[in-house]
Amino acid sequence: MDPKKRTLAGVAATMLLVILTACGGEYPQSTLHPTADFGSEIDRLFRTIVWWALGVFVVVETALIVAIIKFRDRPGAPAPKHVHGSTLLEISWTLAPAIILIFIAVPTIRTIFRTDAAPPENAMQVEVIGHQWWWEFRYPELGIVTANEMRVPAGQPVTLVMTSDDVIHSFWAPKLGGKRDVMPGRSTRITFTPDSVGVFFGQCAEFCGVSHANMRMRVVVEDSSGFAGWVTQERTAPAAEETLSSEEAAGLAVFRTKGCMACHAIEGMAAGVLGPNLSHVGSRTTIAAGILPNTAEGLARWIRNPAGEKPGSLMPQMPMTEEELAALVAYLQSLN
Ligand code: HEC
Ligand SMILES: [Cu+2]
Repeated sequence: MDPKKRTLAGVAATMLLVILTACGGEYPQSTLHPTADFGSEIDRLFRTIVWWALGVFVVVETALIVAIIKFRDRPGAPAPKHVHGSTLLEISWTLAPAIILIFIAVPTIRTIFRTDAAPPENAMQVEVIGHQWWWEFRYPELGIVTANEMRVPAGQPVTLVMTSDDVIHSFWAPKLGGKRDVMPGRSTRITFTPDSVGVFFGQCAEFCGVSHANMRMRVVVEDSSGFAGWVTQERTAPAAEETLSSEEAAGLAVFRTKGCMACHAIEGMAAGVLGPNLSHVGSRTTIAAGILPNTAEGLARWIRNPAGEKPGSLMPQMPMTEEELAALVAYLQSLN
């Protein structure tokens, strides 16, 4: 094989490999494996459009290649006949795209209306509030407030009523479907019914400041008994002060004296609103919008230097001894 051809074959093989591997994989934020009706609707529309686009591609490229080969300049050959204006061609290449666009527009508009329909009667409402740079989830019907991890039962229609506390954010949990802006002073909505149990990743999809990329979330879809268990746990009041261990009680004292209460709520004792509600912080798997694991080590790193973990974080650094920090972490871990 001559070197030129070999290079060409190499490039073609590499490109094919790259294209094919791009389609595989179980990526946590892929839109290609939807797990809710909303996502499936969009996926179906996407596939419809891909087939039309593929058809157009094949027809256009075939015509192009035929023209290149058939009408190329050959030594000694006379110049090809010049044609100007063919009514049949003009009409057909105007009509064909118009018809294809209709076949794309009808399912698109239908999907827009279907995914924006009024929520069904039995939909569970979750209020989503975007904050720089974390998510607040409120369940008004259940009296639950949590952050960064939204739990919902599989098979249950859920309607998210979304607004922002500061700048414009965008709610996007790709496998469930969506992406919709979350705006201050306005309310937007996403309605979906998850069909599979699992943990689905999401994140803010509208640039909202320095830690935009750290504004992540998880949607935990459970079966109905798992969800009911979580609801019971979230609705249980935090343990009474007398039942805390001596280290936890020392941690509570640190919590009270270091100003944490100014921004955080803990049922029955603190009512701050600037930061996530900590009444059941122990029941979350991650903290600070998915950037640190919710472990003793993760909590300590976070409290020691919030802005070091998350640039621009609106939680200030509170000076305290390592001993006070350890007690504080023990107290926070008791809140589950
Ligand atoms: C000025 C307000 C403010 C004060 C004071 C404050 N925090 Fe925060 N805190 C926040 C904000 C805002 C966040 C969310 C940060 C983020 O994820 O970007 C946060 C996040 C947290 C989180 C993670 C919660 C989660 O679910 O992600 C913990 C735990 C926490 N704070 C504990 C404390 C403790 C303990 C203190 C006292 C030493 C304290 N905070 C003081 C504002 C504050
Ligand atoms: Cu955001």
